[in-house]
Amino acid sequence: YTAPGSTQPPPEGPDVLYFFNYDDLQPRANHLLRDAGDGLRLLDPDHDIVCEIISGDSATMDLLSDNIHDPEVLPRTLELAATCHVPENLAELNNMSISTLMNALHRRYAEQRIYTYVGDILIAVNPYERLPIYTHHLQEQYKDAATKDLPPHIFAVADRAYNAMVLNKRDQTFVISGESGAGKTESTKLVVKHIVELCRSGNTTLENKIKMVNPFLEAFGNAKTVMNDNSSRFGKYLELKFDETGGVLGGEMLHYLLEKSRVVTRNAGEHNFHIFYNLFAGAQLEGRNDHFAFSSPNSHRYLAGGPSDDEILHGHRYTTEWREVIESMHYVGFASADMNCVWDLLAAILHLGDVTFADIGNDASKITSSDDILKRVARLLAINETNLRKALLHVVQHTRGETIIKNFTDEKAVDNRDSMAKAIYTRIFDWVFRVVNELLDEEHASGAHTLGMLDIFGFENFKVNSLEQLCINVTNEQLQNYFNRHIFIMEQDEYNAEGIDCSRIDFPDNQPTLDLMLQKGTGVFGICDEQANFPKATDLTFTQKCTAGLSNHASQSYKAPRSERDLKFTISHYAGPVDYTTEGFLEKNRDKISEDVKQLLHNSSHSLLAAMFEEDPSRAPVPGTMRKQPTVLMGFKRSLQDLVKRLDACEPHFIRCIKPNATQKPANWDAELVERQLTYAGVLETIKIRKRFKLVKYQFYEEPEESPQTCHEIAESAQLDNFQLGSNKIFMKYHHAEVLSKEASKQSDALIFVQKIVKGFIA
Ligand code: AOV
Ligand code: MG
Repeated sequence: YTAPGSTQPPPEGPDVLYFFNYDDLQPRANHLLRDAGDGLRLLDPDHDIVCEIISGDSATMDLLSDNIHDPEVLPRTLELAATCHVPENLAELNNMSISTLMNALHRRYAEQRIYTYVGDILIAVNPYERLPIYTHHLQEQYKDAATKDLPPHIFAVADRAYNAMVLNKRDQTFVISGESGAGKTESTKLVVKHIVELCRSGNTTLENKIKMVNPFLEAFGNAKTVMNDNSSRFGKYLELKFDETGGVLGGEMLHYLLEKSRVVTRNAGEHNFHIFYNLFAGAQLEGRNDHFAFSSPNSHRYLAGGPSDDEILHGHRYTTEWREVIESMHYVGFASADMNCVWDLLAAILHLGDVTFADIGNDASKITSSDDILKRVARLLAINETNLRKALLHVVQHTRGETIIKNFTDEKAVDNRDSMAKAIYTRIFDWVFRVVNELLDEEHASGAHTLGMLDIFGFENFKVNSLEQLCINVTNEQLQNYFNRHIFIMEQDEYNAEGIDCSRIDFPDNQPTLDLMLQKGTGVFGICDEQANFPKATDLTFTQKCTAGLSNHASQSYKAPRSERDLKFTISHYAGPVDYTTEGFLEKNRDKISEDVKQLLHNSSHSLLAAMFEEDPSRAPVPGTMRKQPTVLMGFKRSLQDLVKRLDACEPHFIRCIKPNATQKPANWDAELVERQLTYAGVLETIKIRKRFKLVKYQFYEEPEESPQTCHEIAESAQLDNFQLGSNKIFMKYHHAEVLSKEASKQSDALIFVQKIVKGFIA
């Protein structure tokens, strides 16, 4: 940077961190400071450098601020700005405060350095633009990154995990978190990309297949929401199996809770799953509109309110995606016949949505849409039209030897139609995963070790939040809990086990909130399950039961609705409070589709569809044992427990994605938004718990070897009595940690951290 009007080129200088002792600095501080708006700048003419104060204790900072207004100082320093480089591992900064952390991340972001370490956690700020930092050349450089001095990168984290797996022979997992749109899915793909690069073992087909599953999984499972144009509407856990030497043997992919309601309805401004638009573009491209009986996308109820017809049919995007979907499915090994069947099913779903009903009294209804629509649905699903009509209007019940035909009111008929559409879509999605798993693990090889990659749906807070958001947010809550357990509880337990009474770091513990949701029988989920199994229960009785049972919950995270007739409650999640609208909770949790519809689809002459609706014996209630119908939440809770179990068996590598703005645009820093994310994620506390006591004995610029000898010197210097040095650990008395803490803060309080920014300045 140069002063306005200056003809001098900007000065250059090495990125060096200077540490000044307060006593040295104070006499000169009077002349040299100015307020640069976002921090203090220091000019030191004697040394011909310009520095930035990064951090000091508050008394020092106050003193420095006072001097800013000295009229003698200002003329010399005015108009001088500077660039600044902060360390790449923020855990190295002492005296860390939220503003220091924010400052550091903002500056790095402004220079497109989106990756930063905090200890061994990687912070990734979403750049919202393609950066040239993922090239093959860079991937080569980041091999064995630990032995090189390279800037923080997601490739380095992937490399560390891969090497740890091969060398330490332990299962590893990447836990990638962040709110919706923060960059989890993109980060997961980059991790996969680099892992595949690292394990190039000769089985290139398998390696490429692993990379190729993404285009079509995203087409089926992602959609535009108000928070993210490509939002994952399901969670996935990819587990890759490796042999002893690190060659990949196969992969398994689990998926969690697809947001199937999106097929039939969405909040304003949101789209259906990408694949529907892709299919339209594809049909247009391949001249198959007649086959699917397609006219215009927006004429279908299930697609209305999404992208315009012109965008879908003539835009570049959906056609390109269609080609990618076809190509990637072929590559991974899907059969053309199966794929064609799936396209028929998707088209049928769209036509099904256009079937309409009217009340005809006596709690019955009739179909008002044209017969053509019904014919199309029947043809595309390869089912009998008459039976379809029946299954849309009533259900046949067999009770106590009697057969009763139960008609649907028009409202019920609509629900039944939508349930059928959602069920077909969900079973397509499940089938896609089943096939992927077969194709990625053809040999059923038993691997020596695994690498897991978790990419879930991020924390969400929309205008209207329903059961889907509750499950999404509880998943995130569970993941934050896992993070807390690893970073805080386990580390503190280790201190305790070693007899060290480390003053406990306060971190925002969300276990009580998790209990509020999940505690057996009496949590929100338990109440919802109990009510879902009680025929007379309604969304209102469910809400009232929650309020009665949970208003005084220890977590204090449950807030009752204003009126007891409101279908609402508020949960204070770790990432902020969310208002849930409980309307429809019970129906969604029951998730029943009529037996007639199931049977109808099972009788399809599309063998694929018939197989999708094969009764899964594991889902059916066992006669005479459990009377309860399995619910969505029961299944969800089970898969959450399974996930935690898997994660617990691994060594985790944490990647925290940060969303820099809500506009999804590059170079746009919303400080408030970022600060909120850093705070609730406990990033600052992470730094505190990784505190080192180096300062007690050494100067800042010294990097003593991490050895027993160094520990000994530090302990001696703090005049600890009766400590014992083991081979890996130092055993101290309970009060020793406190002595060390005090000693270390005495040293660091006397310091101002100053960072050199430019060499030479304009006097
Ligand atoms: P998410 O997975 O965390 O949200 P994504 O990974 O889908 O978020 O990221 C959202 C968008 O941000 C992407 O579509 C990209 O445009 C952009 N983006 C993210 N990371 C990068 C990167 N490293 N480089 C360039 N662009 C990036 V959600 O699935 O909604 O919770 O449910
Ligand atoms: Mg995602």
